[in-house]
Amino acid sequence: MWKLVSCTVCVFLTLQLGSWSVWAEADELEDQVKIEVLVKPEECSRKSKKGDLINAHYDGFLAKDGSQFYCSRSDKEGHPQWFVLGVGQVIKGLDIGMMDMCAGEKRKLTVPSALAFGQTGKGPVPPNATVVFEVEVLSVSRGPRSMEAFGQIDLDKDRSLTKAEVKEYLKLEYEKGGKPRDEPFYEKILTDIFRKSDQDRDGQISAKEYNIYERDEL
Ligand SMILES: *[C@@H]1O[C@H](CO)[C@@H](O)[C@H](O)[C@H]1NC(C)=O
Ligand SMILES: [Ca+2]
Ligand SMILES: [Ca+2]
Repeated sequence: MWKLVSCTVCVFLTLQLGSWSVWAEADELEDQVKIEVLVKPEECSRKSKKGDLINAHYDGFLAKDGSQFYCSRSDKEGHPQWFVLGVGQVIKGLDIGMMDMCAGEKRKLTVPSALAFGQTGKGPVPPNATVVFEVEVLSVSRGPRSMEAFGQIDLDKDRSLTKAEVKEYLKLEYEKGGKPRDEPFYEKILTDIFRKSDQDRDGQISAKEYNIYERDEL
């Protein structure tokens, strides 16, 4: 999630850019992200897709008055942010608006509150606020784990992995490799996997948990 609180430099800082009226007009879009490509590199070997690891800068503004509430260029000593695309590590509007981007591409994304910080808002972002992000993608690479594998393990397709599903997958993998194992072996691995990956301890590994916490067996 966005670490709004830690962005001390930019919070409440209002930029004088003169383009706010344009942004404010985008308020009409209630449930979709408005995407404007600002810079498109000529060379593009890989376009971002769900599950990819993205390295990007982003600046966040309120559409209403253009005040800036987030800037990754000055926060954390200006290091760009890393996140996995399309799995809920960032607000929905960015997961949607940053698909199919190339390294070097810049976009302006106008995101309605429903796909941003909602009816409650967050930190300096008031309730029901349309926000604008200026994003610059620096690199696009394969995510820490492939979402294809997640889909294979998730037998009932509820986007969450139970112990039974993971066990089934492990058995298949070991059998494929010609090395079936006994029950205690699988139980031990399962316990280990869930201890590391099931961060909220609800007995399931969500897509987000799966992507963040690496585990070689999966
Ligand atoms: C936000 O929008 C919802 C739905 O339109 C509305 O019920 C609510 O009162 C609004 N909240 C504020 C603070 O304007
Ligand atoms: Ca499942
Ligand atoms: Ca969990």
